[in-house]
Amino acid sequence: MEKDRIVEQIKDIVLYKTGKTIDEVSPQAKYEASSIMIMDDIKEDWAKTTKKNKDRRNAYYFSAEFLIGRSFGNNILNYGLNHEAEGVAEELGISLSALEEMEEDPALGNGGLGRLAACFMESAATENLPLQGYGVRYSQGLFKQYFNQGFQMEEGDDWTALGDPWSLRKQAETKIVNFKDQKVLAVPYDTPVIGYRNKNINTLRLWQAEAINGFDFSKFNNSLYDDSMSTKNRAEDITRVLYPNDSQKAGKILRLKQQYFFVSASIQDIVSKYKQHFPLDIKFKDFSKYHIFQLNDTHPVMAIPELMRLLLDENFLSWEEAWKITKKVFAFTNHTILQEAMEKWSEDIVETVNPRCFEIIKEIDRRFIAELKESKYTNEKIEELRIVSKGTVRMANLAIRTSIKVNGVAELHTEILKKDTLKDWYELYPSKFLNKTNGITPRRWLVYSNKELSNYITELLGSDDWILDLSKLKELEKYLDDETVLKRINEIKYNNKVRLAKYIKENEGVDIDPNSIFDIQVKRLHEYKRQLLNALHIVYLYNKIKSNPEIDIVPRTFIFGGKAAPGYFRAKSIIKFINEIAKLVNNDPIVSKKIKVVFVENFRVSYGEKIYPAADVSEQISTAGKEASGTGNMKFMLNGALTLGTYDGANIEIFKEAGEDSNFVFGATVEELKEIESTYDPEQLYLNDEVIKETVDILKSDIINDNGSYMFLEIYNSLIANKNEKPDAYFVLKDFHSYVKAHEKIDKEYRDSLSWARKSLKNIANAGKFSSDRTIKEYANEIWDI
Ligand code: 26Y
Repeated sequence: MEKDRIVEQIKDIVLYKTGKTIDEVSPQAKYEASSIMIMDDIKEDWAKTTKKNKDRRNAYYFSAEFLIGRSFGNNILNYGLNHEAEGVAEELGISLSALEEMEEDPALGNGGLGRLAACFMESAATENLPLQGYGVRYSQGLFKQYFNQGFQMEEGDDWTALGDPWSLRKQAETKIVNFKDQKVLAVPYDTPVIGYRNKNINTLRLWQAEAINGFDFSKFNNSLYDDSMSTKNRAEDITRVLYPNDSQKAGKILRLKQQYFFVSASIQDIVSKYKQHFPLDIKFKDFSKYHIFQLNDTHPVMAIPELMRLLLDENFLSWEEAWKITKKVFAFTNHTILQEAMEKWSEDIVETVNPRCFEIIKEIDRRFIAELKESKYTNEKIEELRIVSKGTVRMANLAIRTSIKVNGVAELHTEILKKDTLKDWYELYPSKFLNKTNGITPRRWLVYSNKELSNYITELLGSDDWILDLSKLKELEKYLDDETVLKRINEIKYNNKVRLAKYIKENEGVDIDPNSIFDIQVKRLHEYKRQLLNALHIVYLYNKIKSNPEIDIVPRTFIFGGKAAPGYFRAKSIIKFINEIAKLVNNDPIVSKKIKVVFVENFRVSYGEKIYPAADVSEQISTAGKEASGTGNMKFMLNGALTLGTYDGANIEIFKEAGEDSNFVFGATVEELKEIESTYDPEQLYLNDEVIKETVDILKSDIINDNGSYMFLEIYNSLIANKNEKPDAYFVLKDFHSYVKAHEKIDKEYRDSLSWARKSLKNIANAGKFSSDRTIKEYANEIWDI
């Protein structure tokens, strides 16, 4: 029997690894052996896929982040071992979920952009598309977040401390990366990306920096112990953390080194494999037939000069020959219109990292300008488009100049790029621009994390075909008026809420009531995402309940999760503010009967898997025009939450698919904001509006306490009396009343549980568009031609 074979194999691995029998070892050892067993099981299929892909055109996803989440449960599902899994675990003397909880969640990304990369990898494998991922194996990932007196604290995340059974170190394929002042090894670690039930397994290759000769014997011998290891430490620093703090010059250099490190290793790897496979093509005439590189934002853009460098200096092509190839093999995705996230490096930093690449960038720029001058471009326009200007290198410009295609990540976002942010580029290269609305993988975000709903959908549709064709969910609409179905939808939601409540009790120590509305905002902390608006609404409710304890409102639990960048003071202040509100609300005997507030610690992929299925309301409340797409919004929708959102990013497409009447739309549109931008005066609004004043004034009162950090005064000033920058730049006060109204509508509509369930089902049934299978097929057909 399959089950017995698996159990025997795991016991064998346990014995080999520990010298003990299964009943003598820890849960961790059982988890590790089970994972190794899976890696062993898939090895032939993995090798077969790799071999098959060698002769095909491949796409390469270059990304500084791959937020892959835990592998164990997802691999069991995708490889089709899930029917045996419970039984196997039982034979090992442990539950399946306990095994799953042994796995560290690799934090190799921040948020949306990194999770998108992971969804794309899974969808490509599922769709039999040859897509390989290339990135960085950070030894400490992002960071672990915890709270101390409500303040965010950070600590290193040593995610491989207990090993990493999901990757294979490929020592023999090590590369050397050259910087101006240092030479390091790039050692590849390969992780399988398993397609859903198709035996197709692509590869995610992450590079780790190591020293070439890390130990100085004579220094050690002279008792200079620290010095004897400094070469090793300086090499390993390159892949230690994600986005090293770049407020100082040394940090900026480290960041660019990290970027150059992984793209240089990747391009070397791919070029050397090409030469092995096609030894006769010394002029690389067919290179562009076999390769297309997707640049995930500007972080991997140094791949462009690096490919030029390899073709010119190591393979002796002429500039014209090398450029012709380079111009055919890159495509670029933009994920943001926020200026501060558009990478620009000062010339001396680029020069310090790799002088030859800097020279090449300047030459690309020089020739580009000559071309523009010939086409009679004005100096003013040329200045906008230049790659190197005023002492800085603009990475987005380099990417757009070189790429065959440039895409935004939602319809609105792409329109803003074309009309505004990248207007001059769009005029120059209109046919380069296109939209690719983001998506999420339904395997991880529904089949794996919401088994009860997933099974019920299969039961209703009479087949599980929808897992590979999410547009089939549309057929669920025939049950919109079926009371039995609607009741069951509510029951499943309730069960998921009970599960989450239990988890939150265990991990955060807070009691929450599964009968209350679960109103959830989980995402990175950023002013534009407006967690502050959510917080101020809670203060408004608090005041209302205080002045009228008998008030009739449906009990509500507000759940927050997300990390602030360690150097982003105001975002950290907002976390502290929410934690103080939570304390105030949860400790008030009357208020806490109606509302509760929880900020969960260390939100990450595996926490998300428990949260999305349990949400009634999905908070997607960014300032219109600022959220490029959002993908959390899609995870909530697919799991039957109703969206409370602005006309922003992919929200607009969600409303269009599921209908505005199944969701709660509020706030000013991009056009409206543009119109009032120059005259907007939040201080007047505050002074003339009792409700807003009373709400905002909590920041200056002593009912909440920022422990002398002045964080709350700083938030207050940012809204009302900002001297150095525009006050309320994200229009929190502007949208406040509209937001309050939308919440009142939620309160009213939730009371009719069947009609709420109908809206929930309407959302699920119309989530098909947001499968990353759809997105990845569009990339494959319209950008990559694979
Ligand atoms: C280098 C630096 C400052 C930087 C680091 C990380 C800049 C940007 C980022 C990450 C950006 C990001 O995650 N963007 C998100 O991408 C998602 C996937 O396209 C979008 O859904 C989401 O709206 C966008 O904020």
